[in-house]
Amino acid sequence: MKILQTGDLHLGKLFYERSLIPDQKHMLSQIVQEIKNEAASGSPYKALLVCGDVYDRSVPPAEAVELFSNFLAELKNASPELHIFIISGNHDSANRLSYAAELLDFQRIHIRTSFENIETPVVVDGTSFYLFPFCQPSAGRTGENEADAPNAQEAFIAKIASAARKNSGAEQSVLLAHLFTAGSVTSESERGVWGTAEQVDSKVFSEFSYTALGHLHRFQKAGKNVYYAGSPLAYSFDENSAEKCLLRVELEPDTGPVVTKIPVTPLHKVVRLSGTFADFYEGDRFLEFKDDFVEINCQDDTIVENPVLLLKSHFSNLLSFRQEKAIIEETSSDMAARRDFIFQAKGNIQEHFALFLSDLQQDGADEEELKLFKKLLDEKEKDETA
Ligand SMILES: [Mn+2]
Repeated sequence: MKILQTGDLHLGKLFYERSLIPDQKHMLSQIVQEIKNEAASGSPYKALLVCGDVYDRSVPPAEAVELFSNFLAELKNASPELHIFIISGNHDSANRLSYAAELLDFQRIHIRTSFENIETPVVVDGTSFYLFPFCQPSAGRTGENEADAPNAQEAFIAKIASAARKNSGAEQSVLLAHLFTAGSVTSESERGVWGTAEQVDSKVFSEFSYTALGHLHRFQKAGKNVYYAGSPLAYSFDENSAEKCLLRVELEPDTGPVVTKIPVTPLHKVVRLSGTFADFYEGDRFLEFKDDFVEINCQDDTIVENPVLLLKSHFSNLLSFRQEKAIIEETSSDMAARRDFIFQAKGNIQEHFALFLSDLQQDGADEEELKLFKKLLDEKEKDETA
């Protein structure tokens, strides 16, 4: 049996205030295309697994809901027989995601967002699919004997595994879950990593022929026959767009699952670039990234004023500009004295303004400007006392 794994779609996410709807639409169309291609080749996918974080927020923007609704319709068009399994992640509102779930079941769209009947699988051609939505690791804890309390997630999985063991009539079993497996690699775009208490030992998955995980955004193997597909798009600058993928999983009862990465091509790459301001402003060293989502790490020793304004015409999607090197150097010298001056409330507001002007202008504060500032200040005070 052939299945396709993804998750952490984060539909409706804003990336540095930028809507990603066009990027996400482009990405979802590649999933539909993959389903379509394999159906046309005569060896169709039996199921698509979406392992949590369908949406980025519990109340997603209308465009995101529309996007997901269209996606489901397109999948059904491409392959009417396809089963679609969906669990809620920590970013989803379980209640909202479960809208019309009972009805969608009839359409082979299986949405599970609660722990009710969690041991009951959906069986497709003899293979059992167990769905475990995101569960707060602290669920079920009383606060007493914290150390003795079992990890709620591991307890749930143990329950499911025991059901799977009893259900030995099934050819194979697949578990979908949204959680953090101990020893895995995180990235900046995941939210809610609270330390080791929430981590699950990958041994708990040994009962299943295959475990499809969501929550961590990098593709990775998290144990024997346990895989994170990762998010299909890069959602932070420490992720690499080039490594984004879906997973084609061929379940082979005798030899175990065969996992193949299907690359996803982003509409915009997400890239972190390092160089001097001149490299970006004058040179053509980074020209190939001019339309990508770019973060620039400026290596100059002195602070560049209004860099984003200057570079916007060169890099249309410049989202972040950092000049830590210059800031560290400034901070170590006269910035410390300035901070001291401001934070210890030394001087009055006119002296602060004079300092601000001398920061902006090479030849220091201008007498005329200081006079004008004083005049405005007096007027404001008069207004307030009137
Ligand atoms: Mn996620």
